[in-house]
Amino acid sequence: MSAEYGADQIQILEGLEAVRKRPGMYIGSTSSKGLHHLVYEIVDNAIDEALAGYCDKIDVTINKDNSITVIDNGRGIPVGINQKKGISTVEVVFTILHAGGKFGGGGYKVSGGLHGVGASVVNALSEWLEVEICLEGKKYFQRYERGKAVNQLQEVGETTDRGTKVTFLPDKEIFEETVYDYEVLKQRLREMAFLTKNLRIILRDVREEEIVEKDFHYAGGIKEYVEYLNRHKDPLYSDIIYCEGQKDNVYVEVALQHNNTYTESCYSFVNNITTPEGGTHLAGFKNALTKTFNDYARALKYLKENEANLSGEDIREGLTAIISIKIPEPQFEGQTKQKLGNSEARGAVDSIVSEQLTYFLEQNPAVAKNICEKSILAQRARDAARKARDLTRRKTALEGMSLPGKLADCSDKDPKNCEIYIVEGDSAGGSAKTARSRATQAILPLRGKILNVEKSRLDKILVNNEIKAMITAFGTGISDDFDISKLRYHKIIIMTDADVDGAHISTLLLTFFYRFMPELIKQGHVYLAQPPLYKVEKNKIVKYAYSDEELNQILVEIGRDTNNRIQRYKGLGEMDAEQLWETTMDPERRVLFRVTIDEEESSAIDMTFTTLMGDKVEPRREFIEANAKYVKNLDI
Ligand code: 1YM
Repeated sequence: MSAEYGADQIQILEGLEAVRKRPGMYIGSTSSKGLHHLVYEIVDNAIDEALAGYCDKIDVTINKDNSITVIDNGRGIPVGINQKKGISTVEVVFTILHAGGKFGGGGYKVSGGLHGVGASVVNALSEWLEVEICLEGKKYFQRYERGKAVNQLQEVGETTDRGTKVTFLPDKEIFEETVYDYEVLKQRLREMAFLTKNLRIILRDVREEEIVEKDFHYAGGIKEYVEYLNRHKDPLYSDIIYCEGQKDNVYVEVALQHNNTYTESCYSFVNNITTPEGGTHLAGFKNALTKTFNDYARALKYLKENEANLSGEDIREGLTAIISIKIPEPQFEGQTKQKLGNSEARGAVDSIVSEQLTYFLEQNPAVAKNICEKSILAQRARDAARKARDLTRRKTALEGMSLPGKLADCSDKDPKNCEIYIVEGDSAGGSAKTARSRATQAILPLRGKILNVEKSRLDKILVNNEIKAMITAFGTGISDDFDISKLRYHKIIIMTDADVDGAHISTLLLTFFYRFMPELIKQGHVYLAQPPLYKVEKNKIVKYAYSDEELNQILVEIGRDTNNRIQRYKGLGEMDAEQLWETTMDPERRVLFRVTIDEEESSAIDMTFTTLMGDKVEPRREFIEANAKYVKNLDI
């Protein structure tokens, strides 16, 4: 360390060195997720400025070299010398760890991000970072390389603009992945725009010849978010119910609207950060909703005296809601630190929603009646479903494990060793039964298409034979009864034809798992088998190709000549048992895709299932066209 460094500078360098040594501690990971996180950290500072009321526009650009530029029209980071540190405040913000949040106090510490660590972490993890500030008629500039300032903050010209511009290039020494995904940024920036009323966020991708640009601006904030989430569904009423208020230093905003589906889509946020595991704010909301509707339904005699209260689930059937709160010192709990713990949030949300929702119901009796009627239908369906479930439970108790007749079970009883293949069609099911390794592989053939659970209520779903067979075979139960410790197979493998119908069946199955047994997917038990598309035979040597590219590769390898026999498989049924084993079932040779869910993306996943499985044809066609490149192989 050279002598010209003062004690403060040494501390600074050590701080940023710690970030470079253990980046995961500060941004979660150095995968693509961490890479995108850098953008959110910088954008969060601009959003804070918007929430403070000084900025209404943020520009984000993905540059040709995969560097990112973020520009806001706020006050500009202060440029004066920080007395304690002897450097400009700008430099403090970009070089001192934990200075990303607010110093000086006042207002909400809304800085989002995984740990709210801010600009200095982004700087430490960037090959270079440049900041330009426009403030009081002057333009200032400073550049850093791997966290170190290469010059002092300097005045570089005059301007009539105002604001902060930051450009950074993520360090290739740190990140495994350095290419930005436009779609990922688009999703998150859209969410940020919804959560911040009246803020305009522009995302631009200039990497290709054709520049892509998206402009997000929602005057209605989370009301528009709910409208957007319901856009492919049929709302039960046209109003979006909206509550807003502040109590005990907690600022609360809630927007909600029911649609005619049977699933609940409630998303909660704290200081603009998603809380997939909920917490006190969500609990306060649910409590207020249940209590208010029950009181109302009783008062108007929609619920008779001898009838049971509506359950929270009954009222939330088909509900889309956004719960967004701002709180000065959020406490996050739980394993992933995604669950809000502050007790004052529960009370604040509960009392604001109770009061304003009661008022809304009194003012809008037609809407109120509509929701009550839907909830009462849900209650009856749930009763019927419970009776059906009790019946199956009793049956299981009396007859022991009555596994479905079509199931060819495996002999090993340790779930860790066991897999179950869910196979489309009886003929493929037959081949799979012959081919399988009996000790560890179970086969459950499904007849035709399974019920679309997006379009049915629980009581219908529970009497569907294909679904019943899966539930009994897995052993876990569903929804509230779900118990992962009872899972009988640690791998659930969906095996369908490599065509459009096969893809449809896979999606129906995944929808069912996602809605009723999400833990199966979250804990990584669900897989998609990948049958080959072609068989290539030359002089008794057989090879299989799983894609067109692979077919070409094989043909190059073995030489293209007339002795080659290429067979294109149209379905699993065309393969004999041996071929099916070799290509798709042999653990040594097969290719399996594990199905995963990113919790932070749950609103997008929900939308995908609604789009693919819901009532409306037009959005489905648009989705399939937009994603056609991904399903090319499937569509022979
Ligand atoms: C493209 C990124 O960082 N904008 C930004 C940051 C700050 C301010 C304005 C700001 C904040 C305050 C006063 C205050 C920050 N300032 C600081 C600190 N955009 C971006 N825009 N004046 C300006 O919070 O009091 C940290 S961030 F600490 F220096 F005030």
